[in-house]
Amino acid sequence: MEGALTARDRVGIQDFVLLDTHTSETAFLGNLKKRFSEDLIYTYIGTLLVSVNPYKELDIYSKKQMDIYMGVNFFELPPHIYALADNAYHTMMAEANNHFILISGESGAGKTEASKKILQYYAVSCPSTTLLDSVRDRMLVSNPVLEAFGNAKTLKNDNSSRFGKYMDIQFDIQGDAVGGHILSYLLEKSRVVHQNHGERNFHIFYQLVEGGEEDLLHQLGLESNCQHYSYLVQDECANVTSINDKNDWKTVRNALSVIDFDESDIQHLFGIIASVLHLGNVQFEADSKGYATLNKNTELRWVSTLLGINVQVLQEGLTYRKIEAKTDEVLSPFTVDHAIYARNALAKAIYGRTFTWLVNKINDSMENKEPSRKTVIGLLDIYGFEVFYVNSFEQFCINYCNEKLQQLFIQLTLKSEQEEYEAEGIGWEPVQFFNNKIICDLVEEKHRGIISVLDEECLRPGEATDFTFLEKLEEKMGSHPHFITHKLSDKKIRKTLDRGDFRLLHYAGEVTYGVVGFIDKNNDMLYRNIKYVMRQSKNAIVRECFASTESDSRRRPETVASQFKSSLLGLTDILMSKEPWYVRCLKSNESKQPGRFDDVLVRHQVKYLGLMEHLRVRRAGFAYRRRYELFLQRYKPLCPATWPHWRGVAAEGVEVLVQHLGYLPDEYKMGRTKIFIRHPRTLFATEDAFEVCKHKLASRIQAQYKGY
Ligand code: AOV
Ligand code: MG
Repeated sequence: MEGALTARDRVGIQDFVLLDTHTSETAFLGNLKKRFSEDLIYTYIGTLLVSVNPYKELDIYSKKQMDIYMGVNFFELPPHIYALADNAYHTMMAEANNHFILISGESGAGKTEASKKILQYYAVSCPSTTLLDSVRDRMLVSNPVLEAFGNAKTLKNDNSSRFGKYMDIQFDIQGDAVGGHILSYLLEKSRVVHQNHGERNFHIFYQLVEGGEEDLLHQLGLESNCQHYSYLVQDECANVTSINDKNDWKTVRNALSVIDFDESDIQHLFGIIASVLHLGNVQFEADSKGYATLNKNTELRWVSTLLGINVQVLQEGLTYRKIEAKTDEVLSPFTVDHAIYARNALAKAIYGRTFTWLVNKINDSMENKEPSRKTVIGLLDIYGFEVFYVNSFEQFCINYCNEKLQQLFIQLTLKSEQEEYEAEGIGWEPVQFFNNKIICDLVEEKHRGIISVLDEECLRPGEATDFTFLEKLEEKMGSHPHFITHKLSDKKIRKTLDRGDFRLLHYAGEVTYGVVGFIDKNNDMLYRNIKYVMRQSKNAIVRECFASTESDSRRRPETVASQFKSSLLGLTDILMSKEPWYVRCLKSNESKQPGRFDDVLVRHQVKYLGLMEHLRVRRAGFAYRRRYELFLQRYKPLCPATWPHWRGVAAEGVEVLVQHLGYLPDEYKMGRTKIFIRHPRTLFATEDAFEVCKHKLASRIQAQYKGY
């Protein structure tokens, strides 16, 4: 058969669970490295897929490859992301339940690429009708659009996801992919107005400026030169060899017409991108009293034209704040610094809200309107753990999110797995592991965690500063083993910390956060009068984005960190209600070099991702378990003693059944309520026998009916 194992495919061990003698970390790494040197980037730990980023195109993602993996038992072919996708799909179909694929790993490890490969697999391989083709096309092209608006070059990754993405792919009862729905998480909006050295703004800005047609740029008042825009040149790295903005522009432009965007949507959308660029170039000067004025306002005129807002009104919104006294409104003028702050806040708000609008629009276009029963496979691709030289509020949120996902992984695999063996009375030698719950609590605990302390400080405008926040943290977290600051540390460590830093010992390593900007970013304030100004916009998207009743509300909006915390809790609930599959992505080297395997870097990731512990649990444990009643119900036709009915206790029926099937004593264990099966291959053999039996039964039943 095409796709059968070749000698090269057999390099090393394909499934770590089968590593018979060497189970040390060194043997584990040796195996990964050996396979990596042959471009075999995938290896299993049971049904968990480990993927090592090759940083080069491999010829393993063709349609031919997809066909090879379609409907084939997991362990019969070399490990592949398609095998995992296929297995999740077939299990979903057989069991009629919901699944999710958790893709994790640090920044640049290959999560987004993996999630795209899985989506492509479903879009190309699942059964199809012409009617549904358009939904699939939309699902596929939603990727380049969201990446254009939500990804950017960072020091870690030239295409780094700056938002979290959870996508449900919906399948109908026949297994057709019939719809999709995306939930997005906290976009790193601050990037719109500021990028660190060596990084870029979101791709879409460069795509439009570099790739936009002459007419379009003319209409938008844009120069076809990134250097002209202060929001794009702070880091002097507009051009990156791995990125082709001109080509990407064409892809995005085409994609927008595939997803139901009409011409006016598209015009409005580009109008917004351009207006953000113009806003960035708006300069203020101080008048004789030191207040902000605009002398040359060509750029502001462009903003006014593109957003359809009167230029005077816009100017007033950017240079004054309206304070509502008892009966009156008072205009309070801004200083230059304050005006720049207000301008940047507006640019971030416009961009952030447009991104949310875009996700909603894509969701509308992928929505399946048939009320039929559906099951889903959820794909989670979120920003990976990251440590830069300078880390701020954004890294704090991103790394907290990664702690939560690690916690979920621990709960679902290491913890609940071992607890289940205990509860079911299966003899078990506990495997020790580091539980990062202590760090999650440090960040999120009610009234005591870092987020609560930050929120409290945000409630004291005028009094609180980033530094009083740090002092409060020191008071409350002082003795916590995962928290240190300059003041709290000993002489040796103190040298590595500034006075305005706090350091968290995350599951994946130490990160030092500078507190400057925490309060501001957590508040994410936009003055009420500028919101009113935006509501007058003739640009339909802007009007929609600012139309919510929130602009009228006098209640204090939830802070950014609190909102993020609640959305992650919501995400955990969504995931906990589904059957998990895992892809653990490893970064092969820091310099993005093809084929280079940095032992120290990979070893570190293997450690903190808990892969060795996972392997130990898997090796000693059982890949498959099912309640006696369900197991018997499915497989009872395979044994004369249980077919058509077993009248006794289900557990005894299962025992009779597996004896009949020839299960060896070491291959399974009988728990209190469930049967546990050690290797998937045992179950696959039973499944194969069941398939054959089902066909025989079906033809026998048909034959019986033929005489009537
Ligand atoms: P990430 O999603 O995990 O980082 P990506 O999926 O964007 O990382 O991968 C980073 C880069 O590595 C890609 O742009 C490719 O150049 C390369 N790469 C990854 N996987 C593969 C693969 N299977 N084959 C070939 N090249 C690959 V982040 O979004 O920054 O957390 O936040
Ligand atoms: Mg990514």
